[in-house]
Amino acid sequence: MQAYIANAESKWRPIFNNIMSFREAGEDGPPGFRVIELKRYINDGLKKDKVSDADVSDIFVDLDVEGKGFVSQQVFVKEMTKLPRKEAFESAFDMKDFNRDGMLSAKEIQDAFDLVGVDKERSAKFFKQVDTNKDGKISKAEFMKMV
Ligand SMILES: [Ca+2]
Ligand SMILES: [Ca+2]
Repeated sequence: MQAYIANAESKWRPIFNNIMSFREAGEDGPPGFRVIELKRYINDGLKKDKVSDADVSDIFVDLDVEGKGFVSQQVFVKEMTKLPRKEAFESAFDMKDFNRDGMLSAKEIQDAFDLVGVDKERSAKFFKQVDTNKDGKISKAEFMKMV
């Protein structure tokens, strides 16, 4: 999972720099891209079908989680990797839920970890950490807290 995250981050960093490169040369600006740079990137950089100003604004507002009027590299990478991360965790959960009851038992975790060569001690430790309400099962909500 750590490797996956590092990989996703290294993918989005150059894209951030690419968006920043759409700032006019010599123009002063905040330490992140604004809606104007995002607009130029989408319309001129990606050369996709024209995306409307309203759509660009929507994308920007979603990214500008701190409401600063600009999106820093840190925020950008975090936001862009959040969704695939969630999906990766969801499918990891489903893969371990062998009997498909929507919960992970200690046995299911152990079996799943067994398959990838993780020893019993470590899988038991993992289980204890993730089963935050200590009911002996890992719910999807508990599992997704790790994202
Ligand atoms: Ca289950
Ligand atoms: Ca639980």
